[in-house]
Amino acid sequence: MTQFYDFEKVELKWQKHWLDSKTFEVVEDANRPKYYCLEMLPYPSGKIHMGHVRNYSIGDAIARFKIMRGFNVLHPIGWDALGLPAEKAALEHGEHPEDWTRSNIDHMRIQLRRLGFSYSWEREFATCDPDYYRWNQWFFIQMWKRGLAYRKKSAVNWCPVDRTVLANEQVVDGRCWRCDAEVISKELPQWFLRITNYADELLEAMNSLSEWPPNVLTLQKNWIGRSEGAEVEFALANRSESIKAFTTRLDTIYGATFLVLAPEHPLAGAFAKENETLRRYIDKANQEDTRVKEEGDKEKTGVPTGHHVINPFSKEIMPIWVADYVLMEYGTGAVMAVPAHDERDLEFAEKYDLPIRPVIQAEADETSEGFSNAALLEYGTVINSGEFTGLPSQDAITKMIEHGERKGFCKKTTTYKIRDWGISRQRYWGTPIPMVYCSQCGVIPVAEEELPVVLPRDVQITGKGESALNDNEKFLSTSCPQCGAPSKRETDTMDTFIDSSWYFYRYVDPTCKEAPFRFDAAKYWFPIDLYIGGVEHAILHLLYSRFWTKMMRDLGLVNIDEPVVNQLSQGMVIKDGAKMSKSKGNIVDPDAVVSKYGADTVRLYVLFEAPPEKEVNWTDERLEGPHRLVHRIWRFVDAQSDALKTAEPIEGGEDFNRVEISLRRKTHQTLKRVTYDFERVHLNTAIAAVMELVNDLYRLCETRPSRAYTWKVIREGIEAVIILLHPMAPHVTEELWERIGNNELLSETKWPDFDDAIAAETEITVVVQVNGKNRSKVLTLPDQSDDAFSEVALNDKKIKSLVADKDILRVIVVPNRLVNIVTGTHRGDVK
Ligand code: ANZ
Ligand code: ZN
Repeated sequence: MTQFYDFEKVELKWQKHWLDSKTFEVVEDANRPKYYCLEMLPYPSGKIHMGHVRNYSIGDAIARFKIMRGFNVLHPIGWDALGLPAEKAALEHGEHPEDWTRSNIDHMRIQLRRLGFSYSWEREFATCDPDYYRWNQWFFIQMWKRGLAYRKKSAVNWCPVDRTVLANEQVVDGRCWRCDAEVISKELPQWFLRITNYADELLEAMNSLSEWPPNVLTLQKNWIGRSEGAEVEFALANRSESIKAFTTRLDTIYGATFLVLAPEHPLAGAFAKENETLRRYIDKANQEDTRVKEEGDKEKTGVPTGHHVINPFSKEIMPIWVADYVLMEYGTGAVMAVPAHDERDLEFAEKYDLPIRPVIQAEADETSEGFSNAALLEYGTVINSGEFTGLPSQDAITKMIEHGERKGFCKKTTTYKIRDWGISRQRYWGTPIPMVYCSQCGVIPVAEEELPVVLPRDVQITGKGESALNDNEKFLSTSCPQCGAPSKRETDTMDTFIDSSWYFYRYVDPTCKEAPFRFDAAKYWFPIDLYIGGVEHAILHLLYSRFWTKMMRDLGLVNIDEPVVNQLSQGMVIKDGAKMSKSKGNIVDPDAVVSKYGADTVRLYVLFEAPPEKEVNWTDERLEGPHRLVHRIWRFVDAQSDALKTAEPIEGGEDFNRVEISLRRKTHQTLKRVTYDFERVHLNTAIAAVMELVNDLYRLCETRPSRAYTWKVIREGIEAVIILLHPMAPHVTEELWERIGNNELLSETKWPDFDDAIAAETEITVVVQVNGKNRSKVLTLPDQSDDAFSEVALNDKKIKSLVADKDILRVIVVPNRLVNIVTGTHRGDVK
């Protein structure tokens, strides 16, 4: 009688066992190779979603695989527990942000445990633990001491609904990423981290990130946006000032026909004092947020200032305009406009009827002189450009810079798109910025022994535009760390991207009291060997993490330059072609599928459905495949358990027959393929390979084998199935491993080596004839006995049916080539 597979009982049994026996707790061990497998930590929103299940199933498969491969594997988890949603929830349900967060964590921890992930739970922490965020504060002070943290007044993206400052990347198409409200611009004093100091290194070090996805690197590269060019100084006609403009195309300067200032440019403001139209234009432009302008798809507008500059190369007089397609934050906030060779300038020139003058001729095309309705953007040969005429663009740029530098109106420069990291948030539920404002001493950091500056519980969350800390007098008033005078604390809190920039270092030493972590612990575990998470974090989280590592290196806290060797951006789990979301009503609740199918099936499903980088389109019916696989291997072992238990291990020297050899070949081929697939994180094809081996095992057992040798190879085969599936479906395999008589925990069992010789595809094709006519071909091993060859031929399906009612008179064998079956008269019915 086969026994029904009670997945719930088995899964809970092993989850408890792994936890109780601390199977996945690790210590540094210099004698073993380490492997740091990390998945992005979840935000404790309340429930895990399918994206988490997928992310963590991939990570878990790799972590367990590496353990079985003999690595000392660090596989931790924690909670990204600070941030705005907790305050929103507090407003909606009247629950304290901390209580809301902690109870969400408790619930989600249960959910993660129910999936059987191999986490080192002893290292778990939440970023809202004062023991953690005190180090955010400590880092901040170290950076402040070194001039890497500074305060300045600056325009911020402001969401009028959430009443908070938004980072640029939290503004999507001019709207708040969270609530979709239109974002406006506002001036506030803000704290910044000088990530721009590291711009060049962040860019150059990408050459060493050979195992990162190219698209992630490209996104970061564009975000840093390094441009080499020149700064040209244009003197004003009839006034004493001058304007500097940054250009990457100095070779086009003879084609410049006007100059454009950003609305925020100081000189634009000065001109506006005597120009009403200009003033109104600037006021309106200042209300829009910075990102909208950069999107570039909206129609360009601008106004002339009535003032002029002199082109230092051609000595031509050209008008100055103010237009919002020029950004104050980039370059110098001023552009020399060359409509013949720049699309934005062309659009603007056509709209306002400004001159268009080509000064570049396309390399290959002699006829392209004169202007033909599109800007020629490429390098070419410089024309109509005085002494520089005839030079190729690149040479012209070099020569022009030399010339301009000699004359003192030009200098070679490099510009970056990346800005310093604005980290001030006017919010309660974040790390308090550890600074004090003293009327005597100014801005002073909290003494390091006083850290952490703990978030007080006693606050009223109102949702108004400033941190709720402003209303807590006890928090607010303090004494100056320097002179002792009564002072006020900073009430802004830190961007939560700070928490996630270094949490993975804390895992190596989560209870460290003297430092963020022990140097030696980081030295042992770092860099992270594999870091898995959603591609939405390709730019900021990963870039900030890289910056943080370099900053820590410069503080002497780590000895590496980059935190992550191999980054994997996993695809989304979608349903009905759309991202799962409450509003679309297409969310699949992990709890529901786990209780219906079990954790193993759900894990196999998300791994089998697509390669890790691709989307998974959730389809309920397709859970049946992995579900069947789990039950098939269960039934197989259950039905054959006696024979399997008594089967001896293979020792070598056995005289296996053809069928046995062929199963062994399949087993070793599968071991080889799946090992290779795991190394490349191609888990879907790994599962497919195991499924084939399971089919072969079933087929062989249908013949009711009686040879002891056959059972040896069946045992080898099913053990391979169990082991190979273990990283992906750990529960059922751990149970079956025990049932076939192993005492050792499968999670701690060594991954088997494959034997290349056994796996080698050595079969040959033998032609089968009936009465001299070619009728079929069979695959078999070379160099067998004549009897073995005829047996293979006669067992071929086609041949069987052809000779079914014939007498076989003779079988002629030409070894390794041909079998000819000679048939005779009709076989009589003999009773
Ligand atoms: C003249 C010119 C001629 C330009 C030409 C381009 C092509 P990247 O490569 O992205 O760095 N620019 C400079 N500062 C700007 C600002 N604050 N806002 C908007 N645009 C600005 O772009 C550099 C080019 O962008 C610069 O080179 C400048 O236009 C423009 F045929 O100068 B160019
Ligand atoms: Zn003071």
